[in-house]
Amino acid sequence: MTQLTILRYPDPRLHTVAQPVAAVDARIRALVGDMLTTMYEAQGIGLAASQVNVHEQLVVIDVSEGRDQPLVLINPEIVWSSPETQVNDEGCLSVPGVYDGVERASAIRVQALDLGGNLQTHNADGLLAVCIQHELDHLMGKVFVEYLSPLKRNRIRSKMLKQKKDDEREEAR
Ligand code: GNR
Ligand code: NI
Repeated sequence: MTQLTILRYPDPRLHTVAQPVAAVDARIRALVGDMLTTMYEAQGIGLAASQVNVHEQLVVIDVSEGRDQPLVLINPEIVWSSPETQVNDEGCLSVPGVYDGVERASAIRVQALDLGGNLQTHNADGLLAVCIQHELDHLMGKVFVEYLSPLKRNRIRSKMLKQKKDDEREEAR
């Protein structure tokens, strides 16, 4: 199991649109293992392949308290969204230290292949619904800060670029 590098906003590669996974094979199973390792190590509740610079439609999620209920979604598709919406504070491993409110559907139904290549249907609400919508946005090249005002987004961009410079200076020492 390898720890993968998570791209940080405003890295332009985060805006790449992911392609469908062609076959759920050994390569995908190995990638899922590495993505789970990376997500748990970073203490995230989800990770999209886009965030580790793999532009295929693959996400891992675990919203359980015990961090022992991984969910793998391959070629996911939201087939129903509730008309009711809810604003929740969101964060992102690609935008560390930033949390802000995003309005999304309160409940969704998603279809996706599992690791066995079988089509599954999941009904989700609460944090799981938020997380699935956040991850599917990543696959479409969208980061949650794009829902915020241009002013907030520009402040976040500056903060991230400064953090990157500081990190690089730290590494050089
Ligand atoms: O770890 C994460 N927490 C989180 C909290 C609220 C809404 C969405 C998320 S997803 C995020 C991990 C991540 O960046 N996934 O892409
Ligand atoms: Ni994210």
